[in-house]
Amino acid sequence: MVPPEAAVGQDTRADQDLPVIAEFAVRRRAYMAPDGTLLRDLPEFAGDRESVVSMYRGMMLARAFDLKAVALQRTGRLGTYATSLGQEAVAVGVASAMQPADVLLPSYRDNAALLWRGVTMEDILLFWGGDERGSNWSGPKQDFPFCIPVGSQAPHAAGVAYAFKYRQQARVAVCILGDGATSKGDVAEAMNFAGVWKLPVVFLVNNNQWAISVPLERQTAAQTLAQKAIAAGFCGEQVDGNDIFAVHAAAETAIAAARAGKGPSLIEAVTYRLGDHTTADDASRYRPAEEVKEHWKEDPIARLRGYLISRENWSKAEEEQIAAECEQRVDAAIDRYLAAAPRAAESMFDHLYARLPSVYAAQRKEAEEQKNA
Ligand SMILES: Cc1ncc(C[n+]2csc(CCOP(=O)(O)OP(=O)(O)O)c2C)c(N)n1
Ligand SMILES: [Mg+2]
Repeated sequence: MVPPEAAVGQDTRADQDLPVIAEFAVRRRAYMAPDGTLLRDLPEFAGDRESVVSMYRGMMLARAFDLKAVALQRTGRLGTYATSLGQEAVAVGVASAMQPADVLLPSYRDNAALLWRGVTMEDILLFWGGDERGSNWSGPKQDFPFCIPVGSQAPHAAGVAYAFKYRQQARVAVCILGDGATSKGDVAEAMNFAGVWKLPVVFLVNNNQWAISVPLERQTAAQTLAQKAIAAGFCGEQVDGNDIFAVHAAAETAIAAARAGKGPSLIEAVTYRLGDHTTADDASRYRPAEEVKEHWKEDPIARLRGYLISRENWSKAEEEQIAAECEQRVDAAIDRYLAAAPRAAESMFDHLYARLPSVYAAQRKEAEEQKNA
């Protein structure tokens, strides 16, 4: 069924003489055009060449990791995997604005944010290889594991932020979710709760314009996803999600405000999912190749490279060195992942229940006995 023409919030009723009691605006942040030329003055952090290059490296590493992870899945050595191809600026932009003691609540697509936070590639591979030992990562222990159910990390984030407020800690919960997740009741409830309690939480909506095969225009009739924050009583901003300066600046501002007790924010980062939804999907069945090709022109990595070349005296040698370094790091991590001893069969019953129900306890015992037989 084709939905009715979206009215995008227009008030077409007759009583135009009634007084307006509330008015809202949603701002959009962008610093770079797709070729990396500047649209406006950059925020202060961009003056530090080293940190800009490290963001570039973070995006390159994420892309190299994604490509190899897909190859591992295709050759039967990894389970289902979701890449962030074309969306690297979102995860790296927000993770780089967090402090170590903050808490990240990621979705299944946010490998790049975990890498930035210090989770190792072999931990991430173990997880996607179906081995729970990967979730016991060496990175920040307080960060949450990948959230596979869509949107359920949002109420968790509100709960984490409530705990920070209750304990009077200057820490912030950062929740990354998709455009599709914003249609979930859990997300609306989490935002409502965060607004009422003025919680230190940032909701970063990675609007890649698709929720598997559902395009944004079938997802919502709202003009922006940022405006969903307004109904919950806090600020929502839209940013160019392929512009890492815009994502980082918006995240830095929102995180600082949350830390200072000014409450939650929502950032809608508009990007595009250049790849399939996951390795279990074939996006060519529901979206035209020309659309994908058009969006490659907005590639966030090429954009930052364009900026570095024109403004930071970026050399081909530097570029090649970073690419080679990322490739080597990924290859070394894959070697370690493939060399890891297989997990014990009975461990499949672990980590889900605090106390294992008796039916599973019996099966666990059986698996253990078979191993020892
Ligand atoms: C509660 C729940 N419902 C359905 C699914 C199946 N599912 C997995 S991903 C997805 C789409 C999510 O889209 P979006 O929130 O835009 O995130 P994206 O995958 O685009 O990053 C759906 C429906 C799920 N994992 N969890
Ligand atoms: Mg999406």
